[in-house]
Amino acid sequence: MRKALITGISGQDGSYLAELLLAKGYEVHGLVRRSSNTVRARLDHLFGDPTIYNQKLFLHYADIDDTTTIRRLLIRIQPTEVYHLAGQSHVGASFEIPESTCEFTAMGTLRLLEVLRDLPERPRMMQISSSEIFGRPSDAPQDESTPMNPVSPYGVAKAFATQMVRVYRDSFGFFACNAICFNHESPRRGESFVTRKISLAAARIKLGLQKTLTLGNLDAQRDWGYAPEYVEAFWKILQHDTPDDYVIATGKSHTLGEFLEAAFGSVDLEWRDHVQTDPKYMRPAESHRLVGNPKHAIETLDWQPRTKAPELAALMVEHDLQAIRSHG
Ligand code: GDR
Repeated sequence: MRKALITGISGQDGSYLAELLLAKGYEVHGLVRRSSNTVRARLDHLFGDPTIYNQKLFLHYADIDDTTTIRRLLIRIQPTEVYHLAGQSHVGASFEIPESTCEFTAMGTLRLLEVLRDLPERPRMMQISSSEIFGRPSDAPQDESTPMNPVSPYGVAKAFATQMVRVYRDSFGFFACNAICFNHESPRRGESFVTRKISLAAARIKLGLQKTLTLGNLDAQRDWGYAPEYVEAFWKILQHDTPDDYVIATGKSHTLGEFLEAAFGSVDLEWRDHVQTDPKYMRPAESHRLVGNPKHAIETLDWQPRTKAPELAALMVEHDLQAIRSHG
C-alpha cells in the first residue's frame, strides 16, 4: 500500500494532490492546522464521500512547528512519500510578518528534515520551492542552476528551505527533492493572490455586484500555470529513480495587463474601465523577469504544462461566475 503524507493538504495544491493520489490508489494523510477555520473548504467533496474520508483519506492536526506531533505521526503512519507544501505563501504578507514566514517556511522545512533523518525507513520527500528564490535574476528564463537572489522575506525563507533540502540529499543520502514552482493558479487559489482577485472581480463586475478592482503593481509579469498540472509534476518527481530539483513552469511570461485582458475579455468587459491602483498593494521590493525553463522536468519526467495563461484566466472567471450564481 502506497501511503502519502501531505503537509498543507487544505491549500490549493494540497487539495489537488490529495485527489490525484487518491485516484492512484494511495492512502492519503494530511496535516492541518488546528486554528485554521477554512481547513475543509477545498476538501469538502472528499469529506462528504464516506468511501473516502477516514477510509483512504485521513486528517491529523499538527502545526508545522510541532515537531513532536509530526514525529509521532510519521512513526505511526509510515508514509512512503512526504509532500511538504505547508508554509506562509503570500509574498506581500511576508514583508509584514517576516519572522513567522521564516519560522514556518524555512525552519518548518528544516524541522521536518530533522524528523525524517531519524526514521528507520525514510520516505521520499518533496518540498515545494518557489520562483521567488530567484528574486531579480540576471538571466531569463531561470532553471535549476540559476543563482538564488531573493528580494522578499518569503523568497529568503524558500531559498533556505531549498538549499537545506539539497544539503540533506547530498550529505545524508535523503531522497529529497525541490519542485521549484513558478506561479500556479486555479479556481481554488486564495482570494488575496492576484489572479483570483482578478477572476472574482471580473465575475462580480459582470453580475453587477462590484464596480471596481483595486490592484498594486500593474507592471508585474509572471509565468502563470494551472495548479492541477503542477501537482502531477510533484508526483512524478517522487517516482523518478534519483532525487533531483525541477523547475515547474510554463516557460511563458505574461503581463498583468494580459491576464486582465483575458479575464475581463472572457466576459466581454474592458478591464481599463474598472481597474484602479492603490499603493497599499505595492510591495517594498518586487521580483523581476520571473519566467521558468521547465526543460529538465519535461525531458526527465515526461511532464507537460498544458494550460496557457489566457485560457487559465477564462476558466477561473467562468468558475467564479457559476459559483456566485449558485451560492451568491
Ligand atoms: P506572487 O503571487 O507574489 O508571484 O507569489 P501574487 O499573485 O501575490 O502576485 C503576483 C504579482 O501581481 C502583483 N500584484 C498584486 N498581487 C496581489 N497579491 N494583490 C494585488 O492586488 C496585486 N496587484 C499587483 C504582485 O505585486 C506580483 O508582482 C505566488 C505565491 O503563490 C507564492 O507562494 C509562490 O511561491 C509564487 O507565486 C511562485
